Amino acid sequence: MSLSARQEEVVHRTLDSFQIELPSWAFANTGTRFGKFLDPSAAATIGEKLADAAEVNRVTGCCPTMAVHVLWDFPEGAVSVPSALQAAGAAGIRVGSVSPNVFQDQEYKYGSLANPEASIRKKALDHIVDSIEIAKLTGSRDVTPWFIDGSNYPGTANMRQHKRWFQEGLRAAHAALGPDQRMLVEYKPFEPAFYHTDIADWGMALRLAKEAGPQSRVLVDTGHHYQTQNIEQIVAWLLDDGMLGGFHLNDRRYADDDLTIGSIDPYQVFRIFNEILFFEWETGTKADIAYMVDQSHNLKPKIEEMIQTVMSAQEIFSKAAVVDREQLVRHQAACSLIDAEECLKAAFATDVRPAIEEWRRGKGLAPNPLRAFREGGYLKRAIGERAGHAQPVASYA
Ligand code: PSV
Ligand code: MN
Repeated sequence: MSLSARQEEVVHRTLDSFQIELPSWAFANTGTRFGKFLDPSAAATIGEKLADAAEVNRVTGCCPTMAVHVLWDFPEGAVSVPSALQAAGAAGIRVGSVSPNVFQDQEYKYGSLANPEASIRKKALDHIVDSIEIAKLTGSRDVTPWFIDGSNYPGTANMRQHKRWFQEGLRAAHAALGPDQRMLVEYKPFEPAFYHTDIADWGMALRLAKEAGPQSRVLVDTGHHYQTQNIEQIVAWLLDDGMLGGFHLNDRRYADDDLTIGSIDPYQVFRIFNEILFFEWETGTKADIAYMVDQSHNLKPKIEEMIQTVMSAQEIFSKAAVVDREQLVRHQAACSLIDAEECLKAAFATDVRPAIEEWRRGKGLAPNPLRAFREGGYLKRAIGERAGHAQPVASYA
């Protein structure tokens, strides 16, 4: 199906306000628990990650910020910030959301904010507060903690006690936020904890976020659900409650696979975006959502995969934008099931790519970012400059 002039205009308007944040760790050598295959172009320093993110932004024009992980990107804490800001300025990109890391240090073997040892709970809280301070220095609004706390075997942890420690810890972290900052609480059902995880689902995250304070929201990582879970319904509920803070976008086939968005189930991504744009249409307001990518590129070339990710996200978002809303609500009200479903499917089947190419041309961008990247010579230069760099193998990113 091709686009009408009105639909084309809708796509252009929608893309104007659709910005995607790239994760620093997706440019580094990452792998699985079985090991890493090293990529000669992989970024090893925050400067290289910023340069890669800037290159993705150069060809896509919609990724002005890069998410950072404190331990991987600011190993000296706040001391690392000025040089990172300088590198960001030179690359023409901004530091985006800041993730504390309370899961990698040896102390966190038995948890962070819900560790039975008070001194470790304090260390975790101190690190989150330090991360909030780093975010103030980088001008970042969102702080995005994710927790491994839980247990691997029945009977080994007091789940109610853990819940209370989280209520306490997140409230204390919230108190450190600046007036314009937000804390986004991410959930995940399992891994690395395999029996129970303290913040296992959106209901727990929502409750903890609400109790932490008014600047807290929920972060939906699309890979953090059980198979067949209806993610778009979770999104619809969070939107209705004003509690959807952002996404970690990725796709999955089995568990938290961190694959390219839309590579396995593009219709699910479409249904999620559809709920957001339906909400915006119905309420006449723009949902305040941070669209962040959280993927692990262990086989595909990293920068190309990121460009492919951004192109896929734009394409699916644009498909959701061309849903005929008036028609859809009419069919819903009349319980015309087949017509309502067909209305949704018609938008999904629409080829929005020509309109997106037109939008790119209008912004002075090349119509095909992947081709522009390949022709630009960046990869060759990066490999040349990075050859012989010590590529960290042991850490995640
Ligand atoms: C955990 O699986 C997670 O989704 C969290 O967001 C972490 O910050 C990120 O992955 C690390 O890649
Ligand atoms: Mn995530």
